[in-house]
Amino acid sequence: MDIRNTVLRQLKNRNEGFSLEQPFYIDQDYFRLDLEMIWYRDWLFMGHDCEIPKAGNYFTVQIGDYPVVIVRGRDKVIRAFHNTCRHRGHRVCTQEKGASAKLVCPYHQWTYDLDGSLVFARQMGEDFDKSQFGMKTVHCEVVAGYIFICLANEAPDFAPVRATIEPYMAPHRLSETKVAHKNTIIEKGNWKLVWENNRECYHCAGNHPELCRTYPEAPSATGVQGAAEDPFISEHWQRCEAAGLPSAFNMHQSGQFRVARMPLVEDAESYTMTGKRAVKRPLSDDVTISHIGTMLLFHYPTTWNHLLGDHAISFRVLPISAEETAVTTTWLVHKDAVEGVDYDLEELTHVWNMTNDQDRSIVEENAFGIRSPAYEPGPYSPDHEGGVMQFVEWYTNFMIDRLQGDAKLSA
Ligand code: 3BY
Ligand code: FES
Ligand code: FE
Repeated sequence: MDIRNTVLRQLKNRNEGFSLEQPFYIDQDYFRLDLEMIWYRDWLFMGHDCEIPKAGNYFTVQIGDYPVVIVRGRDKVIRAFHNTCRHRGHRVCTQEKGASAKLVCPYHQWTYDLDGSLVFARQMGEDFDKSQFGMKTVHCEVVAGYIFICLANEAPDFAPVRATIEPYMAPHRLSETKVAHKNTIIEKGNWKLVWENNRECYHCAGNHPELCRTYPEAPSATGVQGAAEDPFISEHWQRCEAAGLPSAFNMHQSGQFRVARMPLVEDAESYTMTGKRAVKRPLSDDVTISHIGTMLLFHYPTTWNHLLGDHAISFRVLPISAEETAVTTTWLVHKDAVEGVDYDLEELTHVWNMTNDQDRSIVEENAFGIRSPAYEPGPYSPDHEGGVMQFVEWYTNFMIDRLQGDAKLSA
């Protein structure tokens, strides 16, 4: 039976408030369907504009079967291209990142300009028309320093994402930051398990001693409900908004992305063991008050983020296989902050390196147990796991919409 019909039926009949059936977390065909319906079709966060500050700076990324290169042009515009040479398909850029005046394919040196046009191809005969063999473009948008791409031929409208997140992010001036540290860990679990784990703090007290020193365990901070009713949070919003920092919980109707500024515990200002700032140089001169907590940005399926007064941390989720996910964490500080003077790298990265490793272990043990033939979907906590339910609901609705849309088109 066609896998699409099976998945559609299972999603429609799913037990709401329960985790998904086993194949959604382990099966290759279900994974391919996730790639086709979500990862190859929607907007994906890739990295920061400050990672490629100069013309010719680029970085590469792999999304399922698609190698992509993201490059800054001489006109300063950031563009994305399919990283497959128009000659015989070799990857044009083979490094993770680099700087180059032109993009030169290592195989036979076909040479592309930074805008993707083919400018040089040796001995291709008189009739060869270079203009027909530029690198294929990938949709690319930059908002408040965040680079998003979309692999679909026709990308969904990016305007709602921009309209929702830009006002919240702009005061942090992330285009004027630099990467203090960046690392990628591979978690042996399906990408949805990475997200489900992220969307609750039910596990925090038992697993994240370092993070719990500063990050509130309350579901109103992590979940999708109760923030406005929590006086500690609403007072925080009022104080921050009075200082020009949009803060109130704001989720798009699709449930795919949202922003909210959450207070940290007591007088904590940063994710350090003491709660004190890790970076002396504030992240942004537009932020004029202290104790702004953390501005949380979520965009399914690729990113969650914490924007603090002294630094910002982005997380990028990329699926590797049905049971492997890459999580890239990037710590951003003001571009003039000096390591060893304004911040100590170990202090800056300690809490989230520990937290990431704890979460990796959780996800892997979760995946282990789900692989058991004895696994069956279990109930989420209504008090603590509203955020997980919201993620699963988004996933379910998104898949159903796309699967039904495709079925209509082919009918
Ligand atoms: O990254 C986060 O914000 C989530 C929230 C709670 C657990 N996890 C660490
Ligand atoms: Fe790129 Fe030949 S495959 S130049
Ligand atoms: Fe965690």
